[in-house]
Amino acid sequence: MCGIVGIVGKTPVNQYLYDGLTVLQHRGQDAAGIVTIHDDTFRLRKGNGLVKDVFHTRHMLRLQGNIGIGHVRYPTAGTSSSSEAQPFYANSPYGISLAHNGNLTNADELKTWLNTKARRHVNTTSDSELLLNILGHELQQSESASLTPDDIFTAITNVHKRVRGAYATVALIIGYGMVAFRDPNGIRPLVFGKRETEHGIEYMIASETVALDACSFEFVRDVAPGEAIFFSENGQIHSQQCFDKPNYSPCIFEFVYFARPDSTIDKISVYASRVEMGTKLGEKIAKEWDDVEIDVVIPIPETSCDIALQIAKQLNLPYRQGFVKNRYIGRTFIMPGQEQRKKSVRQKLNAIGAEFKGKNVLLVDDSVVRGTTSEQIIEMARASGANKVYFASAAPEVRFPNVYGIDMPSANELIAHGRDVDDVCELIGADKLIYQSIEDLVIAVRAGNPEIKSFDTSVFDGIYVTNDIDNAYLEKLDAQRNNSSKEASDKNADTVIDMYNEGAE
Ligand code: PIN
Repeated sequence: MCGIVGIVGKTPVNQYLYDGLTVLQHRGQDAAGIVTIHDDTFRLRKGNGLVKDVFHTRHMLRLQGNIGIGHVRYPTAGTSSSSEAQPFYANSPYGISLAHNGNLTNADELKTWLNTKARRHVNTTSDSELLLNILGHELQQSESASLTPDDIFTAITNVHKRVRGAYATVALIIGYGMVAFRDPNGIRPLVFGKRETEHGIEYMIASETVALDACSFEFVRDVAPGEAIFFSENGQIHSQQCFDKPNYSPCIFEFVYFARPDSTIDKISVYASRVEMGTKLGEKIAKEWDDVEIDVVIPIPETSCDIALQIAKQLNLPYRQGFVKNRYIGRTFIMPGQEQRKKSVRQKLNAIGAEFKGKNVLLVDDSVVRGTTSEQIIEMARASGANKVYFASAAPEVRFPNVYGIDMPSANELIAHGRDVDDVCELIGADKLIYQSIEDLVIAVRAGNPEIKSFDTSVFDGIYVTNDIDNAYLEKLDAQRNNSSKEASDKNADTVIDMYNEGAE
């Protein structure tokens, strides 16, 4: 999962891009980058780490200019090497820099085509560099002496024809401006805002509205699936639908876990959708567990707190914070492999014994993915003296890999893959386990915007909205994403990249 921002301003944008990325940090903690344009030259700083660690004062001073884009990254299709940090840059045509959130599902085909037909070299394994070069190729086809908004929209129409998958994108074109576009399913979120200043109107693009809020931009609207919005350097705005039949299907997992509760995505308040998930799951618990005695509802912080509070209200039970989350997690020197994940739960959460002793507790989490956290948390609850430990997941069984940019890797790492609720219950060591149904999850999220007719629910039902995923694809993904390849790539993890800045740190 990644986060993107872009600003076309009237004064320097570096600090706002930094602030925007900082509030999108939950979308990716692996790497961060900013590109600005100054004197017809890209200024780039990117590297591995949190926003606060990648950018120091000396970098910010070099990121001059009134227009720029930024990215925070969590590794998915590529590796965790810093050479995969974004934004990416291509010198032709004009000079383009691009940042992307999502994952392309026909990356191999695109790479071959770029190599053999477009004669463009892609230097990393990142699908975002592919997207940049596809966009570059399509812009190159324009025959106008100088690029017009129509030329840009034609190029993006052709990008949509070549590319499959999820791509919420923002790109800079030197001498022209910034363009933002979203895949025809609108899988990953993308919003646009503006603000009036004494120098004129400024525009901002971001993955979530929280970034607009943090930078004092007012929300204008979501970028529509298949749409492109072009902001010229001098602040003019043009937009066009670039796909014939867009099929609005946002990723439902954004609402379950990824997005911040204070964001609104596709007109749906993330917070309100989580409360609604609590209502639906509370109803299900009341119906299916009417003979189960629960003393207290305890969330596994933080995402599930809003959900658990609503379940408690629904069941007329006390809600207590039985776990405390450490706000200051130490650096992870090895990327999360299974062992590392196990250890880090104990560093992240601790139980308040008195909330568990002798009680029948209902633990609530937003989801059970690998099941490792759930298992350890249940152990913690028992060690604290709980009598019975019941477990509720606000998301349905995660059974299928995510191919659209969420790090839910191979099917066999998913605890519910090929298993039913009783199997999972036994594996995580709960006395009872209940999952939200897919239907109820969709109802809960859709309540915020009934105009959206479908969501991408592929991790729950294996139905991929891009219609291009088969077993062979999933098997290949599995091989690519295994832990050993991730760990091997970590050998590069300390490098940083600076362009046009004497390579200095
Ligand atoms: C974490 C939210 N949430 C907790 C993320 C763990 C699955 N996990 C998905 C549960 S937080 S596991 O509250 O936002 O910090 O099943 O893969 O072990």
